[in-house]
Amino acid sequence: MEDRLVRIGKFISLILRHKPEIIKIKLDKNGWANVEELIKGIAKTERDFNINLLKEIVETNNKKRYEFNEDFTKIRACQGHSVNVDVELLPAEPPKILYHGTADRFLASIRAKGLKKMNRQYVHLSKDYETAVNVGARHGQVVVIKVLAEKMHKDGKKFFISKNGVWLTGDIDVRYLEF
Ligand code: HQG
Repeated sequence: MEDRLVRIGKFISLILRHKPEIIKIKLDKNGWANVEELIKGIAKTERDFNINLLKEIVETNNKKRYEFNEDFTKIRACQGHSVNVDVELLPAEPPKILYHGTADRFLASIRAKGLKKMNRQYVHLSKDYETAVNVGARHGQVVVIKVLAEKMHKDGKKFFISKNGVWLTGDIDVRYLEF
């Protein structure tokens, strides 16, 4: 059962962040999907999928990746989008240092070009080293890069923190990175 929830959770991430069209739904400008439409779309391939299972996935998700609106008619991902939506992130003052976990094979390019948003709307940063290690491990042999966030912020770069505690910003120049 747990495996099933994790598997469906990954499918939900794909739908809510990257490809709503795979179940023929649309996100609104703030990234919200209609809960009924989402359930119907997923139930086509997942037997007996329903609102209770969806609520369980949202509550038990290890990174609290999704949120409902007040009356549970809409759902969205808190961060991580490649589709162009505005999830109403609040600007925030970052700590002195934030961390970015990546793989060693990307290092040469990062040293040359800085950290890029790549396919997503923002560069994703973690407040602690351990989280960055986990993020980087998804890509290969981990390297954690220190980001001089306070200095960037003082220089006028905007930072946001998502509801689930991920720090987000635009492309980062090499001068703010420590390897
Ligand atoms: C790398 C997960 C070459 C970058 C995580 C990363 C996160 C460059 C990869 C969230 C580069 C993009 C985002 C450059 C950056 N040259 N490579 N100039 N600049 N890169 O998956 O940060 O678990 O889009 O280092 O926890 O790994 O899904 O970004 O390795 O919070 O909720 O390009 O996704 O959240 O990879 O992960 P990604 P990410 P969830």
